[in-house]
Amino acid sequence: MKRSISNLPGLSRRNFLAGAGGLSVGGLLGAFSPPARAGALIELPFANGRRELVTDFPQKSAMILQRTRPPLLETPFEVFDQGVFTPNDRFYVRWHLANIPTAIDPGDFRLKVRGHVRKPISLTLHDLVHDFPPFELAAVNQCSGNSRGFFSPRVTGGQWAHGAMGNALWRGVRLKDVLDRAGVAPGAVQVRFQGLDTGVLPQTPTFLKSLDVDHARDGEVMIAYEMNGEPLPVLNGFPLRLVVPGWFATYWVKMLEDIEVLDKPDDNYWMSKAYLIPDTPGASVTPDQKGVKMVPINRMPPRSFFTSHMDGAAVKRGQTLNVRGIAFGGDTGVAKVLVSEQGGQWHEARLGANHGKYSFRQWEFPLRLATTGQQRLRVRVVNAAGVTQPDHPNWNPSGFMRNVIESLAVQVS
Ligand SMILES: Nc1nc2c(c(=O)[nH]1)N[C@H]1C(S)=C(S)[C@@H](COP(=O)(O)O)O[C@H]1N2
Ligand SMILES: [Mo]
Repeated sequence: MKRSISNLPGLSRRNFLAGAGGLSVGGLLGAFSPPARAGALIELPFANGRRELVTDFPQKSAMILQRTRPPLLETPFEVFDQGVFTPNDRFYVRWHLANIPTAIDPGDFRLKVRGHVRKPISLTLHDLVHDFPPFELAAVNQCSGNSRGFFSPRVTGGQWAHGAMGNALWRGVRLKDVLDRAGVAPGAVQVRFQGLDTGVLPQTPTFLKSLDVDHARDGEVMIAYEMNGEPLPVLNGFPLRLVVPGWFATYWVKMLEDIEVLDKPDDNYWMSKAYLIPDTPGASVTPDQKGVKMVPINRMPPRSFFTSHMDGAAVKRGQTLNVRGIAFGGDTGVAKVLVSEQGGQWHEARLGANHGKYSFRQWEFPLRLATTGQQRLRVRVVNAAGVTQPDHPNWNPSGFMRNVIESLAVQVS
């Protein structure tokens, strides 16, 4: 049973854009109590990888249940073979705090800009849609902990396979334009973002993330009100979310309602204690390494995946296997994608349509398999800055930033 999905007309584009009052998404989120389920199970490819496949979260169809409250839902990997844009109803979900508003009235909603500005402002959704030039951009949203379940030795945190990422066409306004409306005052250092979600316990730190002022005003960081041509799903941040192209999703604050310009660096918990990575190549350390300088996680490194086949695919020797997948350059575009047989040379794959440098890009290659036995095909991407993935996995205690070269096990007979 889908939870209160019938309330969805309140989210229609027409009503949303009109900013009409009295439209509520009340009840959509309910309490996330898991109702009786059909019990479909999915096996993620690491130890303790059994998960439920659920369809009862609002505006979501089949998703891998990682946690119920606050919700962590993973995109089943086959979705990435169906196109470069991840459908909204299959887009992964990650929240830190359990109090997520169950009713947001698009007519009452206000986005505030305050702090170290010339004139604090408060904008309605109608203002954002009508008073600012629209801006559109395709970009990959990826959790810092995507693929954490593959870490060895294992680390704590959400045990995601590769489905804590998604690509969407985001539409909204440039953050720069909104900041300029308020007027960033001289001496501003960072800009801090807050959503509507709160913790259950008073001592839980509010989820706050900050960007340097120059980054915030780079003309690409945006406030999105649409995702793939629709209002954002509630679980992906309705009615507004920050989009920080090329950067890990922790900065992409959902249900964004408060923007504070700061005249000193933000030292709140989520910037100074959480989401730190070792300041080493690939954010990699050894499990016993001590005294490493830590810095806030930031840009994404490049990644590429096979999507056309699953591990264990059976192939006849001499047969041509049409392999296909997706790649992204991280903080810049895809220059090329390379595919190889085990121990073989790298072949340059054919790339699909270019949706911009922050988007997934499809690739394909007809691979002739010459040797029999079990073998691992490999795929890697070279981004526009010449960066590619490492041969060996990185490791850090938070399980962040995995981007080792991925492989596909095939059985050639
Ligand atoms: N308000 C709010 N925004 C948030 C978070 C959160 O807990 N609260 N989590 C961040 C993290 S860590 C991730 S990975 C992304 C997930 O985005 P999604 O749920 O739309 O996929 O949201 C980011 N924005
Ligand atoms: Mo995340």
